[in-house]
Amino acid sequence: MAAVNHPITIREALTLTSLGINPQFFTFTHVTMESEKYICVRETSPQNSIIIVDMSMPMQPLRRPITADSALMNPDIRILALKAQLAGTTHDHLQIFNIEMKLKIKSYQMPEQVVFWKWITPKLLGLVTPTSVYHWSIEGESEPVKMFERTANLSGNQIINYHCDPYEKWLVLIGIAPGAPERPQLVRGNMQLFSVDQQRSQALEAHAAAFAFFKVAGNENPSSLICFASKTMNAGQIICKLHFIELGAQPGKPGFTKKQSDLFFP
Ligand code: HRS
Repeated sequence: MAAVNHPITIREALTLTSLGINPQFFTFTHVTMESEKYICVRETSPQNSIIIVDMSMPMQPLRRPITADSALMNPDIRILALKAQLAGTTHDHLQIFNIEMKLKIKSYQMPEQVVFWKWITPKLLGLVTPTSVYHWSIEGESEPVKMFERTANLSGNQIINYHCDPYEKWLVLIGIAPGAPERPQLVRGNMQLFSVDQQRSQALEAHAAAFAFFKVAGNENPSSLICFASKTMNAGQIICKLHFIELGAQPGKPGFTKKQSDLFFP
């Protein structure tokens, strides 16, 4: 049955247990999926190992011994990023490997702990520390470059996501924090939007965000938009909304009129 009216269709792509992976490791700290291409599972017993599933040949998983506490397959190519805490310190050791040749491509010792990381493009890792956000290119000899400092609304938050727009001009960090004492079940979502050109941050309340382009009538250049989902309290009521706002309007060109719509969480 074609689900033509459904925005999302779900199908089972693979059963990880059929590859002999213990379901006790089907958790956020043990499984990473940076793209549709690879699934990475880190087992920590009976011994530390990593299983890399190439979804174009899911029945030939690659299994390797590992000491890292986090592993991220590159979204496109057979390159693996590994993170391990340096013994007796709060510093993180980051290494990027070519898994085919077992070749170390790059290595860096972060002076701080990396609390969240993600491939933000096929060539760029986003690294989030308790205070700052860095970008680390897999090309050349470069070290991670500090992009911005985290705003106060995200201090002490658990970072759950980080994105950049396709031009790497707009960056967005998402964190969650415990609900207010009077409403502990409503997890707070906090967002930091950063403009690379303006070197300026904006703090907003949101649980999820995405960048998009949109063609506005009468403007040949696509408008750059941020879309974010918010779930907030107002006069004792839970309000859920999806917002669309243009980033950096184009002078002399018709702009995108900001929009919002209600979100229904059953
Ligand atoms: C490790 C070394 C540095 C950090 C390891 C290296 C490469 C692969 C798997 C494991 N060794 N690999 O001790 O885990 O699949 O390319 S973690 S490791 Br950071």
